[in-house]
Amino acid sequence: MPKSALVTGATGQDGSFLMEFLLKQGYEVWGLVRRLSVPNLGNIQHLVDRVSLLDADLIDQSSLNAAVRQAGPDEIYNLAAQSFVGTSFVQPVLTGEITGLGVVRLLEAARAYAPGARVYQASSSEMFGKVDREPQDESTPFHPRSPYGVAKVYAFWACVNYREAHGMFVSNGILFNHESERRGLEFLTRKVSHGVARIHLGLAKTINLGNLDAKRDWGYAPEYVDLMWRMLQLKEPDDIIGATGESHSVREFVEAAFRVAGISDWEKHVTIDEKNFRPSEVYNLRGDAGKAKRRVGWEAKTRFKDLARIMVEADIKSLEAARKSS
Ligand code: NAP
Ligand code: G4F
Repeated sequence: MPKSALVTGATGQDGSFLMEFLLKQGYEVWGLVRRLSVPNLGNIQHLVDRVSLLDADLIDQSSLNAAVRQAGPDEIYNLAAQSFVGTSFVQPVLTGEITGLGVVRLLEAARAYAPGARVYQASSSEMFGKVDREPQDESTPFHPRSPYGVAKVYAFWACVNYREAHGMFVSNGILFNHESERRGLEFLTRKVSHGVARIHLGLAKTINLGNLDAKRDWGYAPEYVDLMWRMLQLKEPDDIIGATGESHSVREFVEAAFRVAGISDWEKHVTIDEKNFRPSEVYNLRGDAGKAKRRVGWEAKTRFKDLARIMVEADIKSLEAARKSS
């Protein structure tokens, strides 16, 4: 019998890469999607004939119960979230409902209908927030700086508690930023790669940004779904960081992206607007992924400059294709 996996957040960046990965491993894959007025299957259009999609929402307990019961999965990957930090300041209650309490709803559904399933929770380096050391590892204290980070900390400890109280196999992957050509357009790297591609093709003149001094540990998303899977193959559940170990500023990413398009005077194409700044910022994230290497043999491979190149080239290609077909 092939193993089966239920992936929440199936339409998102990570959900799409993870479902591809699990199909290659021979899994029966169930993807959880929420009802929207206009379907949002862009990232998984190429997979819809090979996975089973279930309608459910992290806000709605009965839909989660039904989805878990129907799939009867060996593994559950909880990737669904209100995942944009900026929006969490504007919609803190909704973010808490989905990104925090939604995880408990899913754990309850698993406890009732698939108690033997192994659960992966998409925890985040955003939990470290205002850091007191660099690099951050699994022993670094949490000091979240956004409603999103606060919700992820709640979810992290809920997972630890279900492990300790109910003996369930629940693991937190504490992942640092990972990006790709499938990233939502509001996130910094994709906003920049898409903006640079538009400027390169003469479709725009500028990109409007915020804090250029914040630093992030940016990796390439397809590599990080391999870590998620490896974590659920361990004998015991554990909490493990995924990161590249390198940190770069937003300014460096912007420079690198413009360089891919052959534009050196990038400052002329960037405007700064107060609306893109956060009320409280996470200034510096750099992860130590030593435990991931020791425990599951995982290491990030794609380096910072290659990430910028992959993303800008992909956006140029897709904008050119759209222009030709219109
Ligand atoms: P993403 O592209 O924003 O995907 C989020 C997914 O969650 C989407 O499929 C979205 O569905 C779904 N979702 C949102 N609200 C929902 C609800 N109420 N019920 C059910 N589904 C809902 O995020 P990602 O980058 O793939 O990240 C995956 C997970 O890892 C998230 O939990 C994120 O917080 C976490 N994480 C990400 C990073 C990173 O750098 N990417 C780092 C650390 C942790 P729609 O398509 O319908 O909106
Ligand atoms: O791309 P971002 O919006 O990602 P952020 O806030 O680091 O969060 C992402 O990574 C987390 C892991 O650490 C995930 F948990 C979370 O779900 C998400 O995937 O912003 C990156 C940095 C920030 O410091 C932000 O202030 O870029 C800075 N920035 C500067 N100008 C901007 C902009 N960010 C965005 N989105 N848009 C700007 O115009």
